Amino acid sequence: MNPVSGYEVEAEDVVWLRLDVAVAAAARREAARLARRVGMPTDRVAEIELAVTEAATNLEKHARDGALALRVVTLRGRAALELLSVDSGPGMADVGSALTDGVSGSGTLGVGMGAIARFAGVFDVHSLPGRGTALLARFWAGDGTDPFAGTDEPEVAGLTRPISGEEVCGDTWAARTEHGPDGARAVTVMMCDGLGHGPLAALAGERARAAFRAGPHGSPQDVVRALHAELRGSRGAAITVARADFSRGTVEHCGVGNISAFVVGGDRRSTLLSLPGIVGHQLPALRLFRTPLDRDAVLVLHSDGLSDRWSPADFPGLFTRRPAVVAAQLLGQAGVRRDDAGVVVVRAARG
Ligand SMILES: [Mn+2]
Repeated sequence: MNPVSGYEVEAEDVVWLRLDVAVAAAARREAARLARRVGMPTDRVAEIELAVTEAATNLEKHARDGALALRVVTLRGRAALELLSVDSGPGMADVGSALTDGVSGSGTLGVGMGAIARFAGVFDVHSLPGRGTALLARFWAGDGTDPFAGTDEPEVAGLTRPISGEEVCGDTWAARTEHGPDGARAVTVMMCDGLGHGPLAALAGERARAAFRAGPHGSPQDVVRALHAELRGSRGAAITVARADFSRGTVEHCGVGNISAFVVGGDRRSTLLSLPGIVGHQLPALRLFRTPLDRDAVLVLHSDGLSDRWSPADFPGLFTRRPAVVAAQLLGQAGVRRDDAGVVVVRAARG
């Protein structure tokens, strides 16, 4: 069993705000509430309100359709308020100049993006001209700096969105980094789709998260077996657990039910197979699969709330961005509204 010396991270409550007349006011209010909840001082809350209002106003003015997601993330005991903005166009032809205030601002989503970037400890954006933009701004509590900058920690981020009309989501994810005996850093990640939707599906997801947190730090098969025991009597779930080891260059995974999983490298995508069954109800004979994983590759796991028919070539430049931006852009472009949706993305440290 590997001792855990890294960090754990899992799905948080996400406040989704759809684009409507009051989105800026609502976003500002929610951002302030969440920032105060993690103990940010008044002047920091004011900066965050300004940045979030700017992002929301951008959507109101320029986007065809879009949404903002606000949440608190906790990594290594430090909290941050995270803002994700997703829209379906028109996108920006030139992200670089949009970041410079006042240069290409007029009539594009780039207005004020420089201001958001200045206040955020972590900022990243990816835009597909004509199709849409995904933006990440993470505001750390404390001195505002990114505790992961310059570390060799793999980076993990996920995003969930409930089916239209529901408050809670049956799709969920969790991850933890591990430090093996040889010093290799690996990250074990779980994507879980609680069957159906609504409170019972969300309950199955919660139990899966708790079991993942408490469960064995062994191979993905052991983890799936433990999740199966914990989910007995629940709705049941489709679950894939994958262990990505960038120093060894492999990902090992075990999946049961309909979770899509891919290793994306350049314009290529390898599919990680899943076995038929329902975790909590009917477990097949589990198998462990091994797939090569380059340092530059990205691991993507998502539920059937996203169409699996996307291709890396349709997303030029996306898979070099931060995992949260990859997750948001995939959800925005491939997500369906008739089901809960969830996606989690892992990449190696970028130094
Ligand atoms: Mn589903």
